[in-house]
Amino acid sequence: MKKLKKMLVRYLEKIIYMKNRTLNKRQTIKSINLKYLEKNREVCKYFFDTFGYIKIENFFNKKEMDVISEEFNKTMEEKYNNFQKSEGNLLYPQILEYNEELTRLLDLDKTKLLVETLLGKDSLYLGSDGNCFKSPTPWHRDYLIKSKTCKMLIYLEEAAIDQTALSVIPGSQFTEDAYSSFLTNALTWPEPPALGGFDEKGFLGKGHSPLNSGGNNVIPQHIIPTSPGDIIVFNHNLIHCTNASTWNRSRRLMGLHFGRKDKVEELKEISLTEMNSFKLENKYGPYVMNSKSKNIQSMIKPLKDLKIKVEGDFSGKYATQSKSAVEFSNKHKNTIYKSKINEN
Ligand SMILES: O=C(O)CCC(=O)C(=O)O
Repeated sequence: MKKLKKMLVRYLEKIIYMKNRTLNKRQTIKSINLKYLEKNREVCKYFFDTFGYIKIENFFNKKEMDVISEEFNKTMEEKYNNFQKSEGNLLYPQILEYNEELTRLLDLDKTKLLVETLLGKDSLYLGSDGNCFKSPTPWHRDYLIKSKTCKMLIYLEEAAIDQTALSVIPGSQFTEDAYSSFLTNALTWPEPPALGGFDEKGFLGKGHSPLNSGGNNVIPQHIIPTSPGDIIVFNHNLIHCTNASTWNRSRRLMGLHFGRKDKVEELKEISLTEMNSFKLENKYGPYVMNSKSKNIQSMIKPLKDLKIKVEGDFSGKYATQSKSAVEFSNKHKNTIYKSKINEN
């Protein structure tokens, strides 16, 4: 009897040990690629929900990246002559929607799987932008909103840890808690990006702007290096930047934005704000608007008819926020922004 009891205890100990081993394995995710996403959707969702971002390695293969890079260059070039040599940063709102090949990215099964995993079944496409950046980017959030949205960020060049890699502050996407509010007070957004980062209002000490070489070193941050093909998907509320080692080296990147259909009222509001800032008459560009794909049409339906009247063209330089963007963010911000703004 004693022997049997001992055997039973040993058996139970073994089961507990095996169970813990599986748990430990799960807790130390080293890298996530498409296969991992397909098999572990729940883990990926909770990773994104907890930290506010997720990096998927090799999401696009080499062939796909070659097409993306070529089409990106072609479309950018049509708008901004010699864009890689131009001074300063350039932004092309709706870039994907002005290119037939790039528009196909929205229709890939893996894009659908990813967005559904992170945001749920009824997702909404919010538009895109193409960028050629020369400077580092100060600490900011892309949006400051209540509903859950995400941006798929595709870097077209290598973004090494000590060069152009994106830095994030994990967990800062929960904009209404004390931690995130504290960080919000230290940001420049929605002020002109040129003003810098954490030094502006003296939180976390002065002089720690990502725009100054070495100036951002003491700020706690998680740096996410990427190679072409990798993507970073982050919650628009997440605080992020890139550091000063990047001055004058051009880096091309594209952002695809998604939200949830059941939050369309808030998304309508931020869409109008952006359309106003970028002087866009329609929410989407032609290839997306006229797409024959049922999936794409379903993803744009709630915002497809959004229209505004605009005067003039967007220059591609994004230095100041429009009045409506500032008003929108002030509605959500604890510290009201009062300094000089663009009257557009
Ligand atoms: O400067 C970068 O590479 C990061 C760009 C960025 O802040 C963004 O995509 O929101």
